[in-house]
Amino acid sequence: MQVQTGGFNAEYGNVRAGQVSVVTKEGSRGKYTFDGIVRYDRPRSLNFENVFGPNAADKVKGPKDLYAYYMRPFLDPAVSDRGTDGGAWDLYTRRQYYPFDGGWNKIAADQLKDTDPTNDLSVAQLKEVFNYHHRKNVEIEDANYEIDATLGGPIPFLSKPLGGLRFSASYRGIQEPYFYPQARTSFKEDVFRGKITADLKTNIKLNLQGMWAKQEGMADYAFEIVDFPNPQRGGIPLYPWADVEPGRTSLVNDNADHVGRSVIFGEDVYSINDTKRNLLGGSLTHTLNKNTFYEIHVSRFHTAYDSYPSRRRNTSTVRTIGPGYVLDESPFGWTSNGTSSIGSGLRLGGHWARARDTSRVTVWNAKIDLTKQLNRVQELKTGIELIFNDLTMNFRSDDSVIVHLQRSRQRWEQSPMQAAAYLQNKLEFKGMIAIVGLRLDYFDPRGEWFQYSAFDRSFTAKGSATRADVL
Ligand SMILES: [Ca+2]
Repeated sequence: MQVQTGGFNAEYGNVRAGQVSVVTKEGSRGKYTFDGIVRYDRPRSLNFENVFGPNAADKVKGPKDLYAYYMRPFLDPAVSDRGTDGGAWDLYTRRQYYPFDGGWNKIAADQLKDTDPTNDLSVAQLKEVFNYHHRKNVEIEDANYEIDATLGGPIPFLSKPLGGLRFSASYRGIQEPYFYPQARTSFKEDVFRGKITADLKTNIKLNLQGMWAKQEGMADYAFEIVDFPNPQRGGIPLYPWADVEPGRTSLVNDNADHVGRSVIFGEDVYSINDTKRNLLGGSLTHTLNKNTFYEIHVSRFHTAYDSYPSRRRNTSTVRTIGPGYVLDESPFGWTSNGTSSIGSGLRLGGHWARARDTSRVTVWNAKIDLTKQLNRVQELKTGIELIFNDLTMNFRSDDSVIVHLQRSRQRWEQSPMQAAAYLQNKLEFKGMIAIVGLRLDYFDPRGEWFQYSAFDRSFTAKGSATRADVL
């Protein structure tokens, strides 16, 4: 592996900040090799396990513990009925917990004020509703593991007649449980790679390679359009106090309010997010003489992005409490209906899981490079490269609840291409190396630019019929 961060040779294009060249392993002709690494960590809590409760002996065991921030104001008899402002707690204790002013007594009194008799619940019944909506199993049951294995060697029977035909196959699998289990309880990744190598003649070497990869998890954002298309990673965030690294912190931060509470006690605030990738490619190296060789490389890389809400909520009645207070499977299942659990305010639906994505991206790449050692001090290298992109984009933010906010949607198909040619000379004198080169890059978006005037009527509400023609 080689990493370059600046001063690129003319042979490198399509680069902004750095170039990472990775040469993948090739099977051996004569022997079989295997190497593997397995890292396994048993299922274990990622949160709060060692935070102490009000008495040194009371360890708070996760967000469902009686002494947890989210639970104590609603369940501790000292404050739950008369409220956290009812006099039992001093200001400093109150500041440590979710506020519950007035307590269940106030909620029960308020329920009698409206004209609906079915919601007239006693304090005990209100607590029953609270416990029902906070019934999620928040324990982490998935192990955290990583498997990486590679097998390589000659292909039996075919190796001798087919130019020492050999292979290298590898698998890498990752499972990282989420901080709070969601509709998907872990981020998962599977990557398979295969490579076949043959020496067609003593001076011609052929490599065929393939890759298939799948990532599964929850989308990175609950409330916005997909602008980071891969699933969020699991495990403990590197920086829990800020969204420093995309995908590492969303499930942890900002969960202290009634909306964030539904990330802990629900499963469907985020969209499901799957990303599948596959690569097929081949390269041929032909050595013409001891000073000259060329390489041809062709590959196709395809990526499919899918984001969508996990499943719709089943709204049939599961349980009736008191005079006719009906409960369905909430808070589980996705719904854009904005309702809350009485008392705690736990969101049971609404602008959840807005990300939608069915984008498909295919990139074809073909290039040829020729290297010639002119003499002891000069090495000439030249090549051309063609890249074709096929972009079928369809991603949006979907929310039927807050209709007054503009819902953004990207749906377009484009097939831009680029081409490049370069020529460079590497000069070596007494340990000093200079590379002098020229590179030509060509970009063709192969699309049409917007045609509009500064005050185009198409941008008005009336002009909506012609807007599609303009854009
Ligand atoms: Ca009522």
